[in-house]
Amino acid sequence: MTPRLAPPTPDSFTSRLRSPAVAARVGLWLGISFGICFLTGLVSHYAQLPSHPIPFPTSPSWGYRFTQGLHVTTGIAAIPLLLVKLWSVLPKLFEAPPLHDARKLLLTVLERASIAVLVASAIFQLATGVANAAQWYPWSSFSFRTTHYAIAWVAIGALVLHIAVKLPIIRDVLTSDIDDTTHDRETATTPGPLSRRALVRTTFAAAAVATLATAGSTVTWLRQVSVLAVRTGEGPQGVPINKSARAARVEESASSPDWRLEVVVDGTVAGSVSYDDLRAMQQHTVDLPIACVEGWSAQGTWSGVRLADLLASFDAPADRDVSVTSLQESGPFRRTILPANFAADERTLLALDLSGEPLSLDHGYPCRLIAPNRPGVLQTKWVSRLEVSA
Ligand SMILES: Nc1nc2c(c(=O)[nH]1)N[C@H]1C(S)=C(S)[C@@H](COP(=O)(O)O)O[C@H]1N2
Ligand SMILES: [Mo]
Repeated sequence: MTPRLAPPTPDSFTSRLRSPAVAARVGLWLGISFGICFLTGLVSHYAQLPSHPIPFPTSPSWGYRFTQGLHVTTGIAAIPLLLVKLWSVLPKLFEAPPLHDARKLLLTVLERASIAVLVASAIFQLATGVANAAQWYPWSSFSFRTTHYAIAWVAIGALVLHIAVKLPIIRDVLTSDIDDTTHDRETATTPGPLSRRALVRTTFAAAAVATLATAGSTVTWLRQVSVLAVRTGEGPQGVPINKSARAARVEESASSPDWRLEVVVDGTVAGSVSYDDLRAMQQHTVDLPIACVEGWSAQGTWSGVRLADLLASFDAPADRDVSVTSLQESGPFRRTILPANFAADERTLLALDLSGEPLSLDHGYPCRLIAPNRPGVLQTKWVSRLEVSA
């Protein structure tokens, strides 16, 4: 006799751990993580838009560092939560659809479709997020930020729908004892290797470990335990380096004695300054973080020329967005737009020094932009041109 290879039915799953009581408890924290991840993601997306209908604030200077650290940390914490959540509801995948009742069938199909969208989009968000934080870009055909942003809306929409549909049972099981069996499947009676309470606690502990292991890329004193942190916080002048001068192909142009910073106002070259000219201007020192979208961040002490002072010396209007161009010849971050309120902020510098020494080539020598509350990706290095336009 050949064994029958039939798909499992919900009754094939007998562990009493796979229960709504476990699913709702883990799901609650998964929902909270996703909610925080979504909101902080919106902040990051907005901060990176080339123009802002409502100005993005320049204070607090550590704001983006905080929201983006939270974004990456809650995303990582969601991974063990999502795995256990999916495991706890797996039998549902094999429920036979109610074929004989058209209305019920339609509802079931709709509900399953929304769950499929939720699961797929959640996995997509976490997988692309982790790949991005690890600086691994296996995609070349789509832009990470726009795709991650679009799918975030899909995921959050499906999540809200899912919570709305399940609200009665969520409320019921969360207000009952975890070992209550009212909502269990009839066959879910085999005691597991651990209690429901222990499973939920272990899951939360796994999420906490994942959080600690990641948070060190933002929180200095956690660095020792942050085995998952992509950046260790080490780097020349105490700040990690994301893209090196070699990778950006600017080694030669950035170290050339002929380097000049050009200032363009309303499409006409207003003039240029040399490195020595910048050194001769009044210098200011600020403590500002580099807060990378990938989740790591580090505080630096930067000195250099106030951007507003430099622009004023060329009689450029002070209330305009400023386009900042790098020596880098290609790449998405060679040119960024600095909004008018950032350009006017007195903490915004064209930095020449980091930690009291001239910038290393990799940190953006001869000069780089450093502004408060700005995503690291927009803190342009190896600046060669500033354009103030109408
Ligand atoms: N021209 C240029 N500037 C750039 C980048 C780049 O690729 N090219 N990378 C940015 C990113 S993603 C970050 S996080 C910061 C990192 O600055 P650091 O390497 O000095 O720490 O630089 C930013 N400035
Ligand atoms: Mo970055």
